[in-house]
Amino acid sequence: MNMKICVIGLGYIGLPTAALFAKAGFEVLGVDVNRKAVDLVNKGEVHLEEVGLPEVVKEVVETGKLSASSMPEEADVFIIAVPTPIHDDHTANLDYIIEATESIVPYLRKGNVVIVESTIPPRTIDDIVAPIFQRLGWDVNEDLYLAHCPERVLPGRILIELIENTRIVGGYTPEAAYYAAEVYRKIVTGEVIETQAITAEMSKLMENTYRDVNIALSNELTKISDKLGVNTLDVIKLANRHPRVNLHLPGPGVGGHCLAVDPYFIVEKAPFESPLITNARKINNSMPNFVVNHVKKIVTNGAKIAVFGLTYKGNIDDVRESPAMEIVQLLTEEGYHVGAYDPHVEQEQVTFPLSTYKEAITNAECILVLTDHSEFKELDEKSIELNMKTPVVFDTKNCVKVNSGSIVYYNYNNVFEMEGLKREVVPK
Ligand code: SAJ
Repeated sequence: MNMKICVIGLGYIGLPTAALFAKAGFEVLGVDVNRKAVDLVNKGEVHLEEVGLPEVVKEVVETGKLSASSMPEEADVFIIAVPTPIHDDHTANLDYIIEATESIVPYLRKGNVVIVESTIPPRTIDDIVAPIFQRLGWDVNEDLYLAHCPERVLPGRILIELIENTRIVGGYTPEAAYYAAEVYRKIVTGEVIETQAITAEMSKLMENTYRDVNIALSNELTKISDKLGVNTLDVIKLANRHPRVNLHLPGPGVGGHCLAVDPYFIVEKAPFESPLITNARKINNSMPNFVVNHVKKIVTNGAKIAVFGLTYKGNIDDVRESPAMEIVQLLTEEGYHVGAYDPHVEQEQVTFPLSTYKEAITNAECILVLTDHSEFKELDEKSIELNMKTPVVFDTKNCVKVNSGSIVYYNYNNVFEMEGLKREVVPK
């Protein structure tokens, strides 16, 4: 219980990880280059939205188990949880990983466990991280236990999934896998599986790639169904009644810093061997255009569109890689006036003005729903009928329940109706 843990990076993964180890009784130092994040944590506050996190951070800072700093300190375990963004050419930007690795070297002691949690391209531990330690005088086979333990938690459920999910711990050596796994076994109730670093890197990337390719299949089905007059969502629901089929849901595109990024890490390392993954990315990236082309079928340019939802998915505050950003830009370029409304987003997160609900719908000719926030499930229909110029809803997430017969409702079940193609409804 006297193990000290130093977590580098106090973001969506690092801060909850630090807080949970602290809650389990370990002494934890969180390190971040962002002064604001450090100051807030030291006050027992948080700089990001995640269910349950403010309460845990407050508690562990008060008990003195968690503190934050801009500099690492000597510890038994170092956990690196910094971002791995992509360059414009879709190759991984490993600058933060390299900086974080170099930053801990002066504080290392023989026998330390060093774990990289950040998502990294295959071979990064072997080809990039281990050589940094070697170059700086550390024998990674003898003196340190170096491992990759990818985070696999879903935003909105991070505190639960950090504890309950199975963890994959890939060691640079078998001993490193063992000692790193022992660290997680202190707080994880799920299984902790030991493997090689390269296998852990690849399995993490394949989890998100599987999801991205699956969503691409449903997005492609949406386009096919639009052409053929088929109800996409009904097809998915019915196909999924087969015990071995699990089609994901189509939408306005795939966002976030994981699904929209990770597949490129594989493509970068094996471009000729990965045409399916490459095409899936292209299909998902084409959805903002698909959405805007359909808006053009129902509303002429110059009109006002109320865009509902800017985050990359529902009930979170994260706009990274969100398809809504591109859709707002495309609509504006097409000459539409956009009233953008998102109850989870602050003005400084976006480059265009945000509207309130009322401002967004007033005089709008279409509500375009891009995110399935709970707030959008039931819309105030009276106010839609009163304030909109024409009460039309285009719901790309199939999340709105429309009751009033005077509101025209489109989702991916009936986008083909935008071209006047009607189908007889067969009674169930
Ligand atoms: N989406 C669809 N259709 C679906 C499901 C999702 O269009 O059926 C879209 C969402 O709207 C969103 C994007 O995909 O734009 C990604 O959302 P997500 O909920 O699939 O995943 P993330 O990015 O929030 O988190 C994923 C998770 N990975 C998997 O479920 C395999 C999470 O467990 C990972 O830890 C996380 O990536 C990560 O950090 O890698």
